[in-house]
Amino acid sequence: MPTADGSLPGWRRTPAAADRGVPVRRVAAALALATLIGACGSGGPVVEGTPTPLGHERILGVDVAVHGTTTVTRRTTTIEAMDYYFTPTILRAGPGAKILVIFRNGGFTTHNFSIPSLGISRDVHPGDLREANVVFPSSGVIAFFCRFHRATSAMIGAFEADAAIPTPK
Ligand SMILES: [Cu+2]
Repeated sequence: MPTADGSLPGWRRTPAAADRGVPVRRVAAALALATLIGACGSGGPVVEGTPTPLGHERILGVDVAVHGTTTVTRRTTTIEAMDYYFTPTILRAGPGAKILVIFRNGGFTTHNFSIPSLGISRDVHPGDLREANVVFPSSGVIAFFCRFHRATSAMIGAFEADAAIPTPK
């Protein structure tokens, strides 16, 4: 289904690098580092003070591994569902920003994007995408989650209002 301005991004053609390039790279580097450290593991702390590969955030009362944080300054942004997390996990935008969110499923199982307070629940099959109009809160946070994997995998993310970010016109 085309978007309002007819600019539906291709699923595999458009990686939306501007949105997720940095966090994904950071995660990949962190994972590579973790693998490296694990490879030479001979018991005990190998590297003192090594940062946690992934940040954690408490959302909906649950400890959620953060796979990327994005500042949204355009009217359209993309969230990808993986097995079993969202990337980016945290999206920040100006208070009340109206953003068209493209939900893509890059995993191998069906995922879902639910934001009950906005009446949104979209099941998305692997390789598929769906969209939803999200209104950021005037302050604080609105959570989103996968209804299939919220309880089992803490598959949860959040939209966070940040007055320092200009609202897209
Ligand atoms: Cu899921």
